[in-house]
Amino acid sequence: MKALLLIDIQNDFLPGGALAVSEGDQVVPIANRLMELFPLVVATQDWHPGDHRSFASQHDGREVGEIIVLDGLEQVLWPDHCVQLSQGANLAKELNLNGVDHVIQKGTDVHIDSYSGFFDNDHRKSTGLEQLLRGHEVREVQLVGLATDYCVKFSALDAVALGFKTSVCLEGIRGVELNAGDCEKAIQEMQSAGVEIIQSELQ
Ligand code: VGL
Ligand code: ZN
Repeated sequence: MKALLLIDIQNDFLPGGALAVSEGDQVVPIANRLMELFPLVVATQDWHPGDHRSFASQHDGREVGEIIVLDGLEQVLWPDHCVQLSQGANLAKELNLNGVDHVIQKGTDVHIDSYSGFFDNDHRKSTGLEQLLRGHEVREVQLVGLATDYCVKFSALDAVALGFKTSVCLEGIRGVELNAGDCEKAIQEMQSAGVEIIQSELQ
């Protein structure tokens, strides 16, 4: 069985959102079209408590984009985003929610970030996504969503490491690009790890 993973297609990552990804809205129609081709569709949702330690606002004198060490792990400091129950945390309203079978929330632990849809950044705890996929006998996953250089990348790397045949649809992803070249680098990294980068199955 094949599953489509919709990574963090949430208001805060769309233009106008708290952590807006350039052209982030353009992944929505791609996601909506791809959904029809997969028997199982799982959306991940970044779902932070209001005082999440990845927020620059929680560190005196620190600014968005700075990197700190948090519990021994490098952590980029982000603007407050995807706060639980906020409008910004909702899945994009243009996303066809009827086509989404399951939503997996992540980043809920105040102390640690979770870029991947599978595990927190230290691989301490599972989100339940792997178990969900295995329960449906999924062997293959395709990813689209946001952001190429963070949550899409780490989700795809975990998927391939867990043994899923993994592809990422290039038209269906956009990145933060904190530094120029980050998205290109992320794509190379995914490819080197065995993730198939595909143009699209839509044509
Ligand atoms: C993301 C930064 C912080 C993402 C989530 O969805 O790529 N990036 N939280
Ligand atoms: Zn986040």
